[in-house]
Amino acid sequence: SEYTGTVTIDTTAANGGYTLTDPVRGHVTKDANNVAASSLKASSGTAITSTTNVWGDGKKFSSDRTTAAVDAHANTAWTYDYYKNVHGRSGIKNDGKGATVFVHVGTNWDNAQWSDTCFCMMTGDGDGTTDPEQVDLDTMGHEMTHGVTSATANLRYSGESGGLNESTSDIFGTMVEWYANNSVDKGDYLFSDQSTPPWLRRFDKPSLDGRSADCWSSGVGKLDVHYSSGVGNHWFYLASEGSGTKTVNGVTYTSPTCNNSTLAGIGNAKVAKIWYRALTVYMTSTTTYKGARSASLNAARDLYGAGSAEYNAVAAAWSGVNVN
Ligand code: ASN
Ligand code: ZN
Repeated sequence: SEYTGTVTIDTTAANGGYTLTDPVRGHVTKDANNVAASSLKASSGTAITSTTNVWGDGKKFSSDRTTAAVDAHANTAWTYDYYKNVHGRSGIKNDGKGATVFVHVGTNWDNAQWSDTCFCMMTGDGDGTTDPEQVDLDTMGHEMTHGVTSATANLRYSGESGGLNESTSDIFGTMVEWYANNSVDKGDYLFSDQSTPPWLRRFDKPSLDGRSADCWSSGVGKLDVHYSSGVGNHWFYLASEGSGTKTVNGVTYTSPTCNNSTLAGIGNAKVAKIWYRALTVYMTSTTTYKGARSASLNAARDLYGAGSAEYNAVAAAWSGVNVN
């Protein structure tokens, strides 16, 4: 792979060789042959095959077109397994069906996206110079989470609900990275740190990207959804790790609160459990940050009890980002 060292992937024997159909989870990884995202259908592209069942050369910007496919295939499997084993969710729609995953979409397309229409994930090759293929773990987890959100709360992709939609993808994208526990692409609170170095967004102080919001304010819903997400991402960090300076897996984070409080975290596994229940049980298409506070407190009460340490940490972290 490009981003996770040597990995084992699940393939299928076909036509005397092998193809990237995952027989366990049902995902199919295909080459889009540089067709643009706007033109792709589930039936587009071509199967990726090997006669040896050994795939890829481990290089970024590889001339071997199967290399990005190794990452895409492995990371889609990790995403599926995270939802299945941690949240009991069987596939994006919870119907056990796998998705189609395209690599080599467009020309120098420095992005990736999920489409409900084709029930597919599309990944580009990066910008051709500094950003390589957009198939790293948190990116794949982020995009597939857009499918999970559509199938559950269906948070409308504008205003505060749009920021919550994006934040949900950043949160679970990052949790897929923690779940994979890979020694090369370690769990962190950075987003798209492998395919858009040094990172595209971060959770401890989202405004370090120059655009994201750290704190809720009445105008936050007017920001692009990839920046209004900062409030949710910052809440997730504070609830998980607490405020102040901390080094986790070799990365140092400094997270200030918006109300000068000092917070202790409860760990990201619990916060993610709470967020998943909030998303799938309590949030709706028009949930705002205030509504997300209530939804996550309801979820924390269900899982850990009203007045539990977890419940109180969730409340304090929302207050820490000015959502009261
Ligand atoms: N990669 C982007 C995202 O998932 C694509 C988009 O803007 N929807 O947020
Ligand atoms: Zn997104």
